Amino acid sequence: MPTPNQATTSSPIAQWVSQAVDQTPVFDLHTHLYPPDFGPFMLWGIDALVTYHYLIAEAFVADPRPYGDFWGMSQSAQADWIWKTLFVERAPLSEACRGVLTVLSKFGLDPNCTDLTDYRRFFAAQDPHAHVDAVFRLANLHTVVMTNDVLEPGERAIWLKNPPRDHRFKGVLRIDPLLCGWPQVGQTLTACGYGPSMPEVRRFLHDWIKRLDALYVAVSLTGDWRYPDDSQTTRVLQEAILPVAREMNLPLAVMIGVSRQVNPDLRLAGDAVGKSDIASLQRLCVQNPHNRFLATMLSRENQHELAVAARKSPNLLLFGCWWFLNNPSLIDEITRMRMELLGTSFVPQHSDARILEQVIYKWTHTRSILAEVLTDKFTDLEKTGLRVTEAQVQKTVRDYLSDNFSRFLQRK
Ligand code: FIX
Ligand code: ZN
Repeated sequence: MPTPNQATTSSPIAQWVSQAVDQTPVFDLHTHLYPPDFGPFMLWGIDALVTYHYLIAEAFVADPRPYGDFWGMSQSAQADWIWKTLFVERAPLSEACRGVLTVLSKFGLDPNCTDLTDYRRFFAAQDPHAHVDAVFRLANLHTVVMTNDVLEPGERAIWLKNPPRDHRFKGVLRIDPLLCGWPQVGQTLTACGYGPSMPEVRRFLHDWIKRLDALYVAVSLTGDWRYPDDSQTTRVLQEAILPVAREMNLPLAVMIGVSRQVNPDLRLAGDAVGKSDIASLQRLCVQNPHNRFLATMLSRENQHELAVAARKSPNLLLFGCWWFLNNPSLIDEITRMRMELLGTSFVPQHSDARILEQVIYKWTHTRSILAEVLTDKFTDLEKTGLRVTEAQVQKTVRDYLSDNFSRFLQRK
């Protein structure tokens, strides 16, 4: 039995943590994935992986060219250029590059090819439904949460056809335009059969939360978001979003800190990061105690204040190392800080995957960092003389990777 401050060298903690982290299936609470029945909305395969918007931005930095030349190319020609530029002519050191190589290796493919021919042949031979099964198995996921923008006509049209539902893909009502897109969104609402009034916004929310069987309502907000103020955003929140979320017992997920389209020529890759106002999030949670909030912020500089804010609001669940934070050095730093401030009461990660196979690398990479951090933290506990048990480690990992989120959804 170790005495206080005397760690044993034969501690099984590292093995317990590593096994639990690898073997615990994930509830991935924010992705942009779709199942095969959503047709072209399901993005998968090597050309989609290599033309991920993260890699588009990195390729333009490495080898600047006229934007129009790139956007005029076919997706396979774009992928060929990115592969040559980032993976052949240079060391693919970035996290997004390494991720593609992890995916290829996990499928048993040689990541050293100088072109995409063999990879294209492999993915072309996959049946989409069986491929989803294989990807969920390799990433060890049980459920992913989609991002459903039904104010977008293409997605709305699919939902109105009542597509078969794959139980592993849960719906979310994404409402950015409702909060940040007035007055234009009024016309969109009319096109959807709803008037541009608050009662009609509430009716839209009720109808589509039910149709999607949405787990939560989600919005991405820029760093200059303030609450409350005299803006239309605050009005829609207070008169529509928050009351309906309470009535339907759904959390509102706020993802704060994007700086939209700083380089429009990069299109989806053109967004950047801005600091956010923690006090506004704090007021949103404190002034709406009967609502529940999921929150993540994009700026590294906000993370400590955000973790402290989460200590003050039991109706707030912190999640993820979002987007530009989803890199090993920052996942390590942020997860350690959150464990030290919040214990087990947060969700360390979401994948934000846009292309199906990305969940393999995003979760493989995150799991190895989470295992390191958690091993350190449980070892620190053991040094106090606490008897750490394998069951305690397993429960903690289940909480982090799945149960914290599912319990938060079920709270009344
Ligand atoms: O707002 C969001 O859901 C962001 O995650 C996306 O807009 C972003 O492009 C992304 O995919 C980041 O990983
Ligand atoms: Zn996202």
